[in-house]
Amino acid sequence: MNLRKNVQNLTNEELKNLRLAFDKLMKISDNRGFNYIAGFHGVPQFKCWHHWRRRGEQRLLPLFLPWHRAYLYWLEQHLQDQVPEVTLPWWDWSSGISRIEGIPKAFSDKKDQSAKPNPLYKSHIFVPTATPPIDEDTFRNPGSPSELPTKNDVDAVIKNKNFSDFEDDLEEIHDNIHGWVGGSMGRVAVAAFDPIFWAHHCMIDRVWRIWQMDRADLGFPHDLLDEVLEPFPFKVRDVLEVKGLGYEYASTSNEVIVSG
Ligand SMILES: [Cu+2]
Repeated sequence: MNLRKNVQNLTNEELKNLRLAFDKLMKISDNRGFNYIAGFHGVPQFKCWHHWRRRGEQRLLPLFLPWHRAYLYWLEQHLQDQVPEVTLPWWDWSSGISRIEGIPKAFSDKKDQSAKPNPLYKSHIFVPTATPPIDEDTFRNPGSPSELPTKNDVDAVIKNKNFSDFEDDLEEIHDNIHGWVGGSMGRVAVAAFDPIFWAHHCMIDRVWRIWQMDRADLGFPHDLLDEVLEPFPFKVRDVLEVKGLGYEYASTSNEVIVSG
């Protein structure tokens, strides 16, 4: 079972491995590499579901959470192809430390532990097929840390009984974080190229996991279980249980976790 951890709780060794895995993935230019996978979300493929919508699809469906769960899993598998023990960490933007330092140092430091460029700080977007073609680094323009959501905001979202209400409210907080980080993260077309996207969405996925815990049927609308989460070879039913995907969150409580 792969254990996903709070980024603040990674050991030096775990952070080193995470950075190594991203660095290696960023150097692969075919469909096993970071640039290609980041391109599923916005440019050039635009496969993501947001606010019940996806490009080229007429129906409105609440697939934001399952699609992004499949997406995280896909990237994590590819990171593990590079460094087997790596798992995606989550960025708890509602934690006390985030509301002081903003983006976690693991992602905001320009250099890694050995003074080399930190691959979690930015990536290079190379999409020659976009109009206009994109060949540039990701960047951020974060707001003030005190503007980040609080534990109470997250609690209020978790209290929703109905899946669509829960997803809508969580997606709204999610949108605010994209806007708060700013720069590339503020644009659906290129957000997934910023490495912080993955830690942000890992937190979103974790909040969904917390919401699912008290629900025997996992709370998803039954008529949508066979929707395919293209481009991934999964249906909604395949991604409802995180343990079925081989991972779990190190902490599944919305309490303040004391960490260094
Ligand atoms: Cu997002």
